[in-house]
Amino acid sequence: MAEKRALISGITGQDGSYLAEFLLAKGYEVHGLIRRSSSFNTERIDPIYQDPHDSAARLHLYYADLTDANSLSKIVRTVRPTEVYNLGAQSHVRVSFDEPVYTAEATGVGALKLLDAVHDLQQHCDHQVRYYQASSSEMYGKVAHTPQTEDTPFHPRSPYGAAKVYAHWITVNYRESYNLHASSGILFNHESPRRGETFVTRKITRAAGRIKLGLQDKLYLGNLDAKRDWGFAGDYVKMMWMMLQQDTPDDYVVATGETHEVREFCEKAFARLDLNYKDYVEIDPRYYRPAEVDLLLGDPAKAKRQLGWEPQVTFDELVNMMVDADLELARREQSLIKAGHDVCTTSGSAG
Ligand code: NAP
Ligand code: G4F
Repeated sequence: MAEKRALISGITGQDGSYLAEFLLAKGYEVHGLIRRSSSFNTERIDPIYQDPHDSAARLHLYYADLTDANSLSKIVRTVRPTEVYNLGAQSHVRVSFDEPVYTAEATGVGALKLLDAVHDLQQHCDHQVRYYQASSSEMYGKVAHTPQTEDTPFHPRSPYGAAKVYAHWITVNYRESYNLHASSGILFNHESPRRGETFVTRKITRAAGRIKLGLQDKLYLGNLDAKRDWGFAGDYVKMMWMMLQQDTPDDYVVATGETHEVREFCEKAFARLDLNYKDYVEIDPRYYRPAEVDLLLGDPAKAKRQLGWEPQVTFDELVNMMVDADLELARREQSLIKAGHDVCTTSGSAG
């Protein structure tokens, strides 16, 4: 068996796909959990699954769900991973207000189910596993102080944030109770051209590209005043791996140390295409949240000091990368429309 064997929950998501690529490039055997869906949900990992080179042979996929403890323990026992990355979650904050119980079960208790499967393997089979938990800056919620560090108290403002606080603390508890090598990355918002289309950055860049080509007239958004510390997902998955290479497990803030308003993201994204966002963006109060997180700004000093981690992509580079990719996507969409094909439009009601 390969020495480096990773199991990733959430492999079909933004981060899971970047992490899988990163680990395959490092020679890992990568095992991922996927969910049965009535429509395709593997498009982010299809390029590596279908890659004709040897990496595809090192990528293995299994149907499972974080709410189904049996499926998790069966796969953990079969795969016997050396590293487990728990990235799976109902990860949309607005949706968590509509589905609070499911969010608690998948995002919160799901972490416990996976940790327990790992603990069982370690205890009964004498097999050492390192575990990564995808914690979130959303846990800081109504922030106690700025910038936020590993010592800032949590005050979640959504069912999602509360579920992540549970997952975070149960990870600490398994580390302290069972000497499990378990670490949490408290990641601030991170984006990419693979970001889900109902998160605000991607919703903006997707709309900007379509508007530029005349495929869409308006973009409806909620709170433009919110401030976020936005980084590039590719930089952040590297940090997940770096944490598990340490002798001692620990928790780290992963952030850029800069914050920007949603409004500024709009301004820069539209300006990249020589458009003024004010001509296209309208406010739809349905996108407001029952409770908002007004400001997030992380201090990544510990990650820099202890692991030597530095984000590589700046805010402006991130905006441009996403806009350019979405302009290209809109061009492909336009060609399909011209050829008479049906094309799904974006921005579903949940966004
Ligand atoms: P994402 O794109 O929404 O991906 C979420 C993944 O979780 C998908 O693969 C999804 O599968 C899977 N999933 C959802 N419910 C599940 C369930 N019940 N059982 C098993 N898998 C399930 O999220 P992301 O942006 O990559 O984020 C990765 C992780 O980091 C998440 O835990 C998120 O909460 C956390 N996080 C993200 C950020 C950020 O800014 N991106 C910041 C802090 C923390 P389908 O593809 O089938 O839906
Ligand atoms: O892009 P968002 O939906 O991300 P949010 O809520 O910050 O959550 C993301 O980051 C967390 C880390 O802090 C992750 F844990 C979580 O999984 C997720 O990846 O919204 C960002 C801001 C919010 O203040 C929201 O109110 O943008 C504001 N916003 C304004 N109009 C909008 C919209 N958000 C969305 N999704 N859609 C809008 O139309």
